[in-house]
Amino acid sequence: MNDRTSPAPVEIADRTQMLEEILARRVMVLDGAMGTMIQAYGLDEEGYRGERFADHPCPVKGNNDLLSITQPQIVEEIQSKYLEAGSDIIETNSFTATGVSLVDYQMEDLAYEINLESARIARRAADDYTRKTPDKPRFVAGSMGPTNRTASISPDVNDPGFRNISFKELAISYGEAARGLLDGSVDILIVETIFDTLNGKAALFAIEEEFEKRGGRVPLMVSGTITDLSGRTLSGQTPEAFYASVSHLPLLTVGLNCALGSREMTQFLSELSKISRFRVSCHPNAGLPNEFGGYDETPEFMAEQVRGYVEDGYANIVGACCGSTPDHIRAIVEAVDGLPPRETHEPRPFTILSGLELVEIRPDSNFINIGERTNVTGSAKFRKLIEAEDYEQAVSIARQQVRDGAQIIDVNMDEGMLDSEAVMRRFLNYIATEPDIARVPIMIDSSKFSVIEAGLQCAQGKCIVNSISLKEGEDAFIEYARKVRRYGAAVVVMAFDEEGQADTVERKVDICDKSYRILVDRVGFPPQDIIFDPNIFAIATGIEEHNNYAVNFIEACRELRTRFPASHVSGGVSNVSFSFRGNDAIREAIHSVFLYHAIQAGMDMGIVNAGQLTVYEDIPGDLREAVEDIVLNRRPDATERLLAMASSVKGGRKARVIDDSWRKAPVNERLSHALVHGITDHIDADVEEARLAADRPIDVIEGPLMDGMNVVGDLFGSGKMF
Ligand code: THG
Repeated sequence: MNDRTSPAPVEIADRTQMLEEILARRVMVLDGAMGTMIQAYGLDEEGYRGERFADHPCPVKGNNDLLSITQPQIVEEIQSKYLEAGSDIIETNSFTATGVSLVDYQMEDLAYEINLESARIARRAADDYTRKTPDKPRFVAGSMGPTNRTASISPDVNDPGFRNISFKELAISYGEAARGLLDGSVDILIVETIFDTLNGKAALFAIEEEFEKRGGRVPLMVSGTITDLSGRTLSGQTPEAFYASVSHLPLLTVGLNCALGSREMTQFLSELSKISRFRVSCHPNAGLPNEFGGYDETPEFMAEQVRGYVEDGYANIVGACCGSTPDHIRAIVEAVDGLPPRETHEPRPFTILSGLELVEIRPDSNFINIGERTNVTGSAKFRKLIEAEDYEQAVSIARQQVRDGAQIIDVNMDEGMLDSEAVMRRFLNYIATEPDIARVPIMIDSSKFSVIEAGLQCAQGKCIVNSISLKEGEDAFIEYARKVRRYGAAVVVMAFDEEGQADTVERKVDICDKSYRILVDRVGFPPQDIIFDPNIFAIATGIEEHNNYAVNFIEACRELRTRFPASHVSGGVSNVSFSFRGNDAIREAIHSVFLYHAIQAGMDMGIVNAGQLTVYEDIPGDLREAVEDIVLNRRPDATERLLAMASSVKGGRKARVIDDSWRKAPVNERLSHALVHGITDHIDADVEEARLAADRPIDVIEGPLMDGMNVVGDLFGSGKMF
C-alpha cells in the first residue's frame, strides 16, 4: 500500500516558498464545493460502486470521496473547472475520507487509498494548469474534514460524561488520512469545517506526529466553523477561543468556512482576524441552506461580500464552500484581483488561554484566580463525591468556583484509591458540556504525566499543564515539555530537580532559570506559555527553618519576573497556611497578606479558594500585623503570638460575627461597600433609595455605582483584592 510518491523535501520546500511569496503579494483563491458539482452528474448506486465495489455489502451512493477511486475522471474534471475559473489552490476530494467516517459505508479500510488517490488526482489537475499558466502556479490542499463524531459532545443526553469517539481514535484516523494525502504529494494540509475544536486538535496532533516521522512538513491551514448566529462553534467556542486552541502551531492560515453565508460570516471573521498572528482564510457557504436544502447566494452577491473581507483587511486566502460553483469562484477571483492581502501582525507577546472563551493574561492584567476546590486531595467534599461517582454534585463544585470568580479551574485526581486517568477523563468530559464552567480554561493538575495526557485529550480549549519539573532529570523534562507543546497547552514548571524541591531563593531561581532555558532554547516553548511555581510551603509550623518560606517565595517571584518578564509566577496559595488548618478566619487572613506581598513582587496567578479571599484592608489591624509578622518573618515569636490570637479569632466562616455596622453609612457608601464585598442582600433597597434621591436614574450608575467600581478597581490594582 505504501508506494511512496512523496516529492523530495527540497521540492516541498520550494513549493512552500513559492506559496509564501505569492501570499506576501496577493490574495489567493481556493476552489468551491465538490458535492454540489458531483450531484450534477446524477450518479446512481452503480455509478458510485464502479466495477471494483460491485459486490460491496452496503449502499455507497453519496460516498463522494469514493469517486476518487471509482470515477477519478469526474473528480478531475470538476477540479479542472475550478482551476479554469481561476483557483490558485484546489482541495482534494477527501473531506470525509477518515476511517472514523468511512465506517458508515463499511469502507474504513480504504481511508489511506482514497486519500492517496484524491491527492494524485488533484496533483495532476493542478500540475496541468501550472503548465498552462506558469505565471500562476497552482497548489493542492489535502482536505481533512471534521468526521461525523464529536469528541467534546455527548451523544447521550442522559450521560454528559459519555463520548462515542476519543481523541486517540480520531488521531489514529486523521494520521492515516494525512499519510495518504502526503504520499500523494499535496502542497498543503487543510483541517477544515472544525465544529468541535477537540476533533481539530486531534487532527493537528496526528499531523504533527506524521511530520515528525517524515522529517519534514507542509504548510497547514486550519479552518473552523461557526454553526449559527450565536457566533460559536458547535462545541461552544468563540472564534478567539478557537484561535487560542490551535495557535501553538506555525500555521499558514487560520480561518472560517462552511455553515453561514458570506454576509453572516463577516462579523466572526473580523473577530478572528483581529486576534490572529497568522494569515487568515475564509470560504463560506453560498448562503444558509434554504428550505429545500439549496443555497441561494449568487456569484455576484458572494463575490461582493468576499471582496469586503479583503477590503476590510480580514483575509489572505478566500474561496467558497457548500453550494458554490465555478461561476462563484470566477466572480471571487475577479472581485479580489489586485486588492492587497491582509497584513499579518507580530505575535502577541502575552499569554492566551481558552475554554469556550478566551482568557488573555497581559502585563497589566489583574491577578488571575485559579480555583483549587476541584482537587481530590485539596477538598474532602470533592474527593467523596468523586469516589461516590456523583459527578453531578462534583461538577457543582467547579461551577461554584467559577461563580466565585475563578478564571481558571485546577483539576486534580491524584488519589491512590482512584483510577486517576479514567476519573480525570470523565470529569473533564462532564464539565465540557456545562457552558457556565467550560467557558474557563482548565489547569490539569497531576504528578503523573499519564493523567495529564488523559486530561489534555479531553479539553478543546488551550489548557495549562500543572506541572512538569526537572525532578526526573533533563531527558524526561524535555520529553514531557515536547508533548505539552504538541497538545498546545501552557505549562507550570515547579522549582524541583533531582535533588528535591527548592526552598531557598537561590535554588528556586536557579532551577526555574535552568528550566526556562531548556524550554525556550531546546523545546521552542514561547516564554509567555511558561508559568513558574517556586513552591509555596507552609509557614508557622513550629519548625524554625520554615519561618522564611513565604519570604523566599516572594523574593524568588521578584527575581523571576525581572529575569523573565513575559513568563508568569503562580503557586498553591492555601499551602502557606496549612499549620492553621481548622481556623479558616486565620487562614484567609494569611492568604490575603501573603498575596498582597507576593503580587507586589510579581506573582500574577495563584491556585486559591476562590470566594474565600478577604480584602487585605478588611483584616483587623492587630490581626493583620500578627499575620504580617509570620508571613514576612519579622520576629522570632511571631508564630506564638499568632497562635495566641488564633484562639480568639476562632472558627470557620459560620462562627464569625457578621459585622453590620456598614449599614449605618450613607447610601452611596453602602453601595460601594456592597460592591467591594459582593454583598447582594440589601442591593435592591439601597439602589432604590439612591434612585429616589437622584435627579435622574442614570445618576445612580454614574455616581455611587461607578464610585464603588473605582474602589474595586483600585483595590485590585494595588493587590489588596483578589
Ligand atoms: N503548586 C501547584 N499545584 C498545586 C499546588 C501547588 N496543586 C495542589 C495544591 N498545591 C493547591 N491546591 C490546594 C487545594 C486545597 C488546599 C490547599 C491547596 C487546602 N485544602 C484544605 C486543607 O487541606 O486543609 C481542605 C479542606 C477541605 O477538605 O475542604 O488547604 O503548590 N503548581
